Amino acid sequence: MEMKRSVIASILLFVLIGPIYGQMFYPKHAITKKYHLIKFAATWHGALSHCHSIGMHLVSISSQAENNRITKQLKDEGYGGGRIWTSGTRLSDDVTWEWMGNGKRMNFTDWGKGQPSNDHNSEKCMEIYGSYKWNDCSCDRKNYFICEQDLIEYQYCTN
Ligand SMILES: [Ca+2]
Repeated sequence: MEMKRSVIASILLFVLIGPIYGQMFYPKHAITKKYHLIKFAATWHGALSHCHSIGMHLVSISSQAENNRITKQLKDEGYGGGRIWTSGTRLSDDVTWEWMGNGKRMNFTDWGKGQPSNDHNSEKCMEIYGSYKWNDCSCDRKNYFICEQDLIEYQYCTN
Protein backbone atom coordinates (compact mmCIF):
# COMPACT_ATOMS: atom_id res chain seq x y z
CA MET A 1 0.00 0.00 0.00
CA GLU A 2 2.77 2.36 1.02
CA MET A 3 4.67 1.43 -2.16
CA LYS A 4 1.61 2.12 -4.33
CA ARG A 5 1.13 5.49 -2.70
CA SER A 6 4.68 6.60 -3.39
CA VAL A 7 4.41 5.50 -7.01
CA ILE A 8 1.24 7.60 -7.40
CA ALA A 9 2.96 10.52 -5.67
CA SER A 10 5.90 10.25 -8.06
CA ILE A 11 3.64 10.22 -11.11
CA LEU A 12 1.71 13.23 -9.80
CA LEU A 13 4.93 15.10 -9.13
CA PHE A 14 6.14 14.33 -12.65
CA VAL A 15 2.90 15.54 -14.23
CA LEU A 16 2.94 18.77 -12.23
CA ILE A 17 6.63 19.56 -12.44
CA GLY A 18 7.21 18.25 -16.00
CA PRO A 19 5.96 21.30 -17.91
CA ILE A 20 7.95 23.69 -15.69
CA TYR A 21 11.02 21.53 -16.12
CA GLY A 22 10.42 21.54 -19.88
CA GLN A 23 10.26 25.34 -19.93
CA MET A 24 13.58 25.55 -18.13
CA PHE A 25 15.41 23.29 -20.53
CA TYR A 26 13.66 24.08 -23.79
CA PRO A 27 13.36 27.86 -23.90
CA LYS A 28 12.01 29.69 -26.93
CA HIS A 29 14.22 29.32 -29.92
CA ALA A 30 14.43 30.34 -33.56
CA ILE A 31 16.17 28.55 -36.39
CA THR A 32 18.26 30.74 -38.64
CA LYS A 33 20.17 29.60 -41.69
CA LYS A 34 23.79 30.11 -42.52
CA TYR A 35 25.05 29.53 -46.05
CA HIS A 36 28.50 28.15 -46.76
CA LEU A 37 29.89 28.47 -50.27
CA ILE A 38 32.01 25.36 -50.82
CA LYS A 39 34.81 26.22 -53.19
CA PHE A 40 35.58 22.97 -54.89
CA ALA A 41 33.84 21.53 -57.91
CA ALA A 42 31.66 18.47 -57.49
CA THR A 43 28.85 16.77 -59.38
CA TRP A 44 25.36 17.42 -58.04
CA HIS A 45 25.35 14.09 -56.17
CA GLY A 46 28.85 14.80 -54.89
CA ALA A 47 27.72 18.19 -53.58
CA LEU A 48 24.67 16.63 -51.92
CA SER A 49 26.73 14.05 -50.07
CA HIS A 50 29.49 16.50 -49.14
CA CYS A 51 26.98 18.77 -47.39
CA HIS A 52 25.55 15.75 -45.55
CA SER A 53 29.01 14.66 -44.48
CA ILE A 54 29.54 17.98 -42.65
CA GLY A 55 26.09 17.91 -41.01
CA MET A 56 24.40 20.30 -43.43
CA HIS A 57 22.13 20.22 -46.48
CA LEU A 58 22.72 21.26 -50.06
CA VAL A 59 20.92 24.62 -50.23
CA SER A 60 17.17 24.98 -50.82
CA ILE A 61 15.70 28.35 -51.83
CA SER A 62 12.11 28.71 -50.71
CA SER A 63 11.41 32.43 -51.07
CA GLN A 64 12.41 35.68 -52.75
CA ALA A 65 13.97 36.80 -49.47
CA GLU A 66 16.12 33.70 -49.27
CA ASN A 67 17.05 34.06 -52.94
CA ASN A 68 18.11 37.66 -52.31
CA ARG A 69 20.19 36.65 -49.30
CA ILE A 70 22.03 33.98 -51.27
CA THR A 71 22.59 36.30 -54.25
CA LYS A 72 23.99 38.96 -51.95
CA GLN A 73 26.31 36.51 -50.25
CA LEU A 74 27.61 35.21 -53.59
CA LYS A 75 28.28 38.80 -54.70
CA ASP A 76 29.98 39.60 -51.41
CA GLU A 77 32.18 36.53 -51.79
CA GLY A 78 33.10 37.57 -55.34
CA TYR A 79 31.42 34.76 -57.23
CA GLY A 80 29.46 36.75 -59.78
CA GLY A 81 28.62 34.53 -62.73
CA GLY A 82 30.09 31.38 -61.19
CA ARG A 83 27.96 28.27 -61.48
CA ILE A 84 26.69 27.03 -58.15
CA TRP A 85 24.72 23.91 -57.28
CA THR A 86 21.56 24.05 -55.23
CA SER A 87 19.53 21.01 -54.14
CA GLY A 88 16.88 21.72 -56.82
CA THR A 89 16.17 18.65 -58.95
CA ARG A 90 13.51 16.77 -60.87
CA LEU A 91 15.27 13.42 -60.52
CA SER A 92 12.52 11.83 -58.45
CA ASP A 93 9.77 11.67 -61.12
CA ASP A 94 11.43 13.41 -64.09
CA VAL A 95 8.79 16.16 -64.04
CA THR A 96 8.37 17.83 -60.66
CA TRP A 97 11.02 20.25 -59.49
CA GLU A 98 11.72 19.89 -55.79
CA TRP A 99 14.38 20.62 -53.21
CA MET A 100 16.31 17.55 -52.17
CA GLY A 101 17.75 19.51 -49.22
CA ASN A 102 14.42 19.90 -47.43
CA GLY A 103 12.14 17.52 -49.38
CA LYS A 104 9.76 20.32 -50.43
CA ARG A 105 8.30 21.16 -53.80
CA MET A 106 9.76 24.11 -55.64
CA ASN A 107 7.14 26.84 -55.30
CA PHE A 108 9.17 30.02 -55.59
CA THR A 109 11.37 29.98 -58.73
CA ASP A 110 13.80 32.37 -60.40
CA TRP A 111 14.62 30.66 -63.72
CA GLY A 112 16.72 32.51 -66.26
CA LYS A 113 15.22 33.40 -69.64
CA GLY A 114 14.29 30.23 -71.56
CA GLN A 115 14.99 27.98 -68.56
CA PRO A 116 14.42 25.26 -67.60
CA SER A 117 15.45 24.28 -71.16
CA ASN A 118 16.17 20.57 -70.62
CA ASP A 119 18.78 20.53 -73.39
CA HIS A 120 19.30 17.05 -74.87
CA ASN A 121 16.63 15.85 -72.43
CA SER A 122 19.38 15.55 -69.83
CA GLU A 123 19.09 18.56 -67.52
CA LYS A 124 17.67 17.43 -64.21
CA CYS A 125 19.56 19.44 -61.61
CA MET A 126 19.41 23.14 -60.81
CA GLU A 127 22.31 25.57 -60.64
CA ILE A 128 22.63 29.31 -60.11
CA TYR A 129 24.44 30.83 -63.07
CA GLY A 130 25.02 34.03 -65.03
CA SER A 131 23.31 36.94 -63.36
CA TYR A 132 22.29 34.79 -60.40
CA LYS A 133 19.37 33.25 -62.25
CA TRP A 134 18.46 29.57 -62.19
CA ASN A 135 19.30 27.04 -64.88
CA ASP A 136 18.64 23.34 -65.27
CA CYS A 137 21.75 21.43 -66.32
CA SER A 138 23.29 17.98 -66.29
CA CYS A 139 23.73 16.61 -62.77
CA ASP A 140 27.17 15.37 -63.84
CA ARG A 141 28.55 18.86 -64.34
CA LYS A 142 31.08 19.90 -61.70
CA ASN A 143 30.17 23.09 -59.85
CA TYR A 144 30.92 24.87 -56.63
CA PHE A 145 27.96 24.59 -54.27
CA ILE A 146 26.29 25.99 -51.16
CA CYS A 147 25.72 24.01 -47.98
CA GLU A 148 23.00 25.30 -45.69
CA GLN A 149 23.40 25.11 -41.92
CA ASP A 150 20.55 25.39 -39.41
CA LEU A 151 21.57 27.46 -36.42
CA ILE A 152 19.36 27.35 -33.35
CA GLU A 153 19.25 30.60 -31.44
CA TYR A 154 17.86 30.39 -27.93
CA GLN A 155 16.01 33.36 -26.57
CA TYR A 156 16.21 33.44 -22.79
CA CYS A 157 13.82 35.52 -20.78
CA THR A 158 15.53 38.18 -18.69
CA ASN A 159 12.61 39.27 -16.55
CA1 LIG B 1 19.18 24.65 -69.06
